[in-house]
Amino acid sequence: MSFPSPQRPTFDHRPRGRVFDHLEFDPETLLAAKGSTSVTVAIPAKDEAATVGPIVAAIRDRLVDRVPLIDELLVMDDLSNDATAALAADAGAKVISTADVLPWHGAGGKGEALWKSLHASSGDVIIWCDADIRNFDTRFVLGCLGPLLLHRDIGFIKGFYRRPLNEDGEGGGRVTELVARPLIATLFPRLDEMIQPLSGEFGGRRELLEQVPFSRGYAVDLALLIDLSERFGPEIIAQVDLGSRVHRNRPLRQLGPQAAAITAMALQRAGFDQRAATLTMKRPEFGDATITVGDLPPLASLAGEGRRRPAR
Ligand SMILES: Nc1nc2c(ncn2[C@@H]2O[C@H](COP(=O)(O)OP(=O)(O)O)[C@@H](O)[C@H]2O)c(=O)[nH]1
Ligand SMILES: [Mg+2]
Repeated sequence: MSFPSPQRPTFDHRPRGRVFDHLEFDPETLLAAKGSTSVTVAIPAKDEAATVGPIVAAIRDRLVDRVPLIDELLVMDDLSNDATAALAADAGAKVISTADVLPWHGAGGKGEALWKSLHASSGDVIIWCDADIRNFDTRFVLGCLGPLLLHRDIGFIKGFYRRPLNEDGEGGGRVTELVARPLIATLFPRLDEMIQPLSGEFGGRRELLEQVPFSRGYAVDLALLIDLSERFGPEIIAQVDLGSRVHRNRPLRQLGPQAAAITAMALQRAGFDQRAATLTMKRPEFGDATITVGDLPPLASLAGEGRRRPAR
């Protein structure tokens, strides 16, 4: 299968705020700018045997072996039922199982994987990248890393991209268009210039990230934008154009639970009294879905617990 070339998307709209392009950054320039700043790349992965190997191998080859830009390359595996862990390790990642990191805070879920990867890593700067990207190229990492290494006042960088049309003529991004953007417009207009508020390619400074909670499950991406902008001001968030991105497209029945997690988080952040740890959506067609909601505490608040590795 061939994918469109990774050239810059054609957006008529130039958003407010600081916007970069991955084409501005190359490994050598970033290495020169890096100084003593250490960098972690963390990849959350659950059953991603089809794509995780080439993603890790590309980062390892181009950004660790050829140019020593990335100090730590982690895959946060969640008891995958396929060969994700072995393939990631073979390709050169340090593979950590979520079951081995702060297990008393629960296992499973994207938010949990990101939070645990922050805890289990040491970089001053951490870049996250999804493991299901089918047209992966190291621009996804370089684009997020560049602004953080070159601009001290940027605390968090969010990737955006164009989604090529699929066979149905749809560009994907159903949860973004039908849930995230409407919630942002109604409840968090300060984020209304975010081009891809749910993108999985983003990064930030540990000193900030350890001070905010991480929402469980699929609400984590939008929750970080809401919480970091609230706590440190929207101006610490920049965006970077990563070209085009192709990932696994999930069927509608799997998107409902994602949408529910995001809705519950957004309403809770907006003041709705949402205390239940789970919510169940009745679904006559697809089967009922129970979604775990709520937050993991800021890592900085864990004190002693935060630094202790769980007993094996
Ligand atoms: N470790 C771990 N990773 C997860 C979990 N859920 C999702 N991910 C990873 O998070 C990334 C984004 O998930 P995906 O399902 O593609 O989300 P979408 O792109 O928003 O539909 C992928 O790399 C997944 O493998 C989980 O429960 N545990
Ligand atoms: Mg995906």
